[in-house]
Amino acid sequence: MPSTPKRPAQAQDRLFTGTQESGEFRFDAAVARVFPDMIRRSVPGYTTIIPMIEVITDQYARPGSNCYDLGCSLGASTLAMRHGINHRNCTLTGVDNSPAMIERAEHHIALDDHSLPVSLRCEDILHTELQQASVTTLNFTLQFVPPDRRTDLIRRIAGASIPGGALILSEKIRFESDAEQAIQTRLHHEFKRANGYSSLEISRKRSALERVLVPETLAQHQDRLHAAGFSEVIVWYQCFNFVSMLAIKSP
Ligand code: GEK
Repeated sequence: MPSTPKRPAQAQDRLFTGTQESGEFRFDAAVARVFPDMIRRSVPGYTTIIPMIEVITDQYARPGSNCYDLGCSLGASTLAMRHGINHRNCTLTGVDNSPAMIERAEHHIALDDHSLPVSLRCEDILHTELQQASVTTLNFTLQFVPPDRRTDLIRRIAGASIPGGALILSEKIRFESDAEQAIQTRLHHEFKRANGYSSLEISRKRSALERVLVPETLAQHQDRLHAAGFSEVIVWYQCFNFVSMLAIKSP
């Protein structure tokens, strides 16, 4: 009897187990190889947020509009958007500036059976041309954009959004209160420990990300979104120091 083909096991993230210094975190080939395992075990709520991106996209995608996934990595959020778009005359574009991510994303998208074409672009989202956008997703990407470039990017997204258009913005955040910051950070680290990361791996990854991932407060995000032209800004999800917001341009 022919045996059922097994799906290859997901490559496990062991990048920070070694003893030598790993330097600053980069989205290179080594990270891209283990990325699904890394993000699932590191970001509380990621496995809930991805399917909800499909639900939200279904509500806001409009016929004849464009949808964008900015910082798409391997395409998990792009595929969620693809399945939420129920209009054939929409476009969907995934953008990432890591060639290793885009190369793997192409395989992931090709294995998916949905018929809506996805165009993948390897470029800096700061240079991506945006227009007639009904749904734009920044799922844990803005936190990697230099802080002094974030306002311009959010303004451009708001400017390119159609009336009633949506931005899904997921971010690691920091807290005004030192006490809350300490509690939420501890809970996040406990989440990682429960997912099999050692204290050493957690602290080495934290140092590698120090200058690369710069979290802001929820108020900073909300103020920036309102100032850019989004009239409604709601937090639809939070788990510890990770939140996802939905910003809507007035209809
Ligand atoms: C997911 N959304 O699975 N231009 C383009 N890409 C960028 C830039 C930039 N300026 N800065 C960072 N990136 C995905 C997860 S991961 C989040 C997103 C994480 C890309 C970077 O190469 C990486 O692939 C992605 O943004 C962030 O839902 O690793 O925590």
